[in-house]
Amino acid sequence: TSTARPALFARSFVTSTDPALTQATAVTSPVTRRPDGFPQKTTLLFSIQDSVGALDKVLRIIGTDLGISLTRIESRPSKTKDFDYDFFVDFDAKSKSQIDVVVAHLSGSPDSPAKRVRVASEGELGLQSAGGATMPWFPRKLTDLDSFASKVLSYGAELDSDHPGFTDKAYRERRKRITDNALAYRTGMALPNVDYTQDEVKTWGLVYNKLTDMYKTHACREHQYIFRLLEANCGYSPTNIPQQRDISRFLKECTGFTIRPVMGLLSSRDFLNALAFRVFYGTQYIRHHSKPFYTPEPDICHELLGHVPLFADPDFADFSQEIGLASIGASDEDVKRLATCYWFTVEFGLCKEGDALKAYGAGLLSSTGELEYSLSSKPELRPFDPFKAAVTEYPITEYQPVYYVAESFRDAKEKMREFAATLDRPFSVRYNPYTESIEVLDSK
Ligand code: HBI
Ligand code: NLE
Ligand code: FE
Repeated sequence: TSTARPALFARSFVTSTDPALTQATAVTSPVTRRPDGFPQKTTLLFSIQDSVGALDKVLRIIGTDLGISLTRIESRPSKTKDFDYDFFVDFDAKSKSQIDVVVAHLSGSPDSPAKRVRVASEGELGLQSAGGATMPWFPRKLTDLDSFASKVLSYGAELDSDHPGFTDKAYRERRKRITDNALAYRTGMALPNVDYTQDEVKTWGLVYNKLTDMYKTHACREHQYIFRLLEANCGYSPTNIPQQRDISRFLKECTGFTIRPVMGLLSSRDFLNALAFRVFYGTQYIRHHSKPFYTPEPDICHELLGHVPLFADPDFADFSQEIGLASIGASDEDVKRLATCYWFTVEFGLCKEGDALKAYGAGLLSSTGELEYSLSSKPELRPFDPFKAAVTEYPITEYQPVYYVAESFRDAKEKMREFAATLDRPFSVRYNPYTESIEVLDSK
């Protein structure tokens, strides 16, 4: 859909026209939507008192009586005292009135055992329905993230014409081979290793040496500390590009974060939703050798040198998940606000360290050019306040004119939590690490 694509990336990244990739996209979005947003992927939530044939009755109403074909059904023991089961069922709703009819049949008819019928839809408008408030679709368990694999806004293999690698055929083919791994990856599989070429390692080494020199004076304490652990445990060195498999294992032990491969940029909603699961999507290709010190896109230098060290820090991991949880089922406007907060913190944040200023944003810690500039007297600095940061405009293909300065990760987390509490969402969510799933709690 057009609204799922954040305007911030519209200028510099294009959607693929490669038929193989377009076909892959069709797997997750087989329907053409009308301007009113329908057909619309819709999730119904209801509870059933456990008894023989109860679910059968509900499914008969949906299938036989109303002729609706379900695309998913999932059950979970309910939190109520009377041993109910909660059910989640998905279908492609043809119209808002069709949703209303289903809800009315399930909650209103005498032979329906369904209780507490509610609606969640992947709607753009946050439609109200007879059963109560609706919410945008969101992943409920780890494997739901698999549906993002082909939903990238820009493909690693398809480069925009102003990208330095645009005219480099070998570079494009190489990226295509690497991103094919990401397209095929599913939860539970071994993370794909990439056999990097000598030239790729050379670019990496160039960036690595220059950055690690600067970290001593420019990077925050937490980044410097963990960087040494990565050198000791995950093969970080100027002559070796570390593999996601080793990094993910390390992060899991530190904070429960894991990394998984991605073809390119995801929508803000999908990318942030994954953070709620402590999952980080990382690209595996490297920037073009002609521009090693600044690129607007994420690449292996950005993910591994910029992001990974901080995801191993407990406070920072909490902070990131906080943004992720706030994005679950949030309105498009709120997702945009959260993505902007993410931009000014996780990507381009500065923080205080005594009297000194240091960088903790991954976009700074992966670009020698911008790292130098961000701590010079040129940019404007403002104290981090999510209410203000959330509505600040920013460029995406050049150095930032404004940076926000956090007191500490912990302080930033508290502020983010206060901000998230003001967002308009008729329910709250919690991540259950045992089941690796999102639990929806009652209306606030
Ligand atoms: N997708 N793969 C990927 N990596 C990112 O860092 C990323 C993204 N999509 C959106 C995004 N970052 C942010 O700029 C925010 O919109 C969340
Ligand atoms: N500008 C960063 C770099 O050159 O490493 C990448 C930023 C990705 C959001
Ligand atoms: Fe990033």
